[in-house]
Amino acid sequence: MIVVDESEPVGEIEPPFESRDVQIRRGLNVRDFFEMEEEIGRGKFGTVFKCREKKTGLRLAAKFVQAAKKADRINVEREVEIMKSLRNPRLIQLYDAFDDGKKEICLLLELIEGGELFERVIDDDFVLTERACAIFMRQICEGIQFIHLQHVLHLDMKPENILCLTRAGNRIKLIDFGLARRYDPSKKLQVLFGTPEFVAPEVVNFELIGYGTDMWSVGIIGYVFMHPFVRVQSSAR
Ligand code: PIT
Repeated sequence: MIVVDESEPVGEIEPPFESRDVQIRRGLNVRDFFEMEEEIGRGKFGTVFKCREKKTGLRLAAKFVQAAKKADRINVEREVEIMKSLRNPRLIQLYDAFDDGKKEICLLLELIEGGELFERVIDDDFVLTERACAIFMRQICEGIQFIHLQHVLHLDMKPENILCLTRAGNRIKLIDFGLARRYDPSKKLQVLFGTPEFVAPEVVNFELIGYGTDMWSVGIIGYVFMHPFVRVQSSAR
């Protein structure tokens, strides 16, 4: 049994490296600079490994994305450009980026070792009190507030994209800016992606999206947190 800490987080834990002006390094092999270790994550976005920078010993996460097509490259370039403007303790930080010019792009990211918040929601070993959920929700809102203040929409908010810093602690960071977009309220923006359970109606209906589109998903996350406290009425048979 793991009782999730429900004490208020005090102060900020700064990312393990200073702010960096990341430029994608082209035609270089990331493995010449970073020692790859075990796999720690896998998804539509690619595969994530633990790794270590050879020069400094710094431990990081390496996200590999297949970039066979031009469109894949453009997507990763957008992600890097957006991540550079998102320096905040609630958001995963970008350290470096490599494009081997063949098929693979690698983003070096802050290493976050506590696992997905999603795991804690579904795993009965974790005791998640309402107070602990409230502390998570506030941090999620702080992260999204910062993203929105930079005129960026995340567009894929869900528990899988929220990582815990430690196993039993209550600090989190938002990850995955693979679908994020710069938002200009004076311009029309429509998208057709996201995760069905968390996506807002305006996305499904291919209508204009905005800051509220992320907030819908944050609302669903709050609902999912509440599920142990909600008694569901079984439908009539
Ligand atoms: C970690 C630890 C871990 C997963 C990740 C990072 C993944 C991060 C990630 C970041 C993105 C993205 C997809 C995944 O598009 O278990 O330190 O920007």
